[in-house]
Amino acid sequence: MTTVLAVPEMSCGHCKSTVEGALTSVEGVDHARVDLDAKTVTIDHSDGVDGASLRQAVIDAGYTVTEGACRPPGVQPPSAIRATRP
Ligand SMILES: [Cu+2]
Repeated sequence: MTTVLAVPEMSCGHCKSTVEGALTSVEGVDHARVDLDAKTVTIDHSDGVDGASLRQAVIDAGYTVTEGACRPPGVQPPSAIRATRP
């Protein structure tokens, strides 16, 4: 299944590799792909992975998760996320 988390603090390649690395180290996660423009990370993982543990991995890496939901790939993040950006 796929989970998309909004992580608005990501701003550069370092953030991208940090967040992707944190998520792929969670057991059951196959891939994590950061989209720096959308400020989201899309995680492909097995059904047994809890969304809360994905959020926690991002938080442990030093970032804030503002929104998270399981949804199909290609769906745009909620507009509320963009509204929180400066
Ligand atoms: Cu950065």
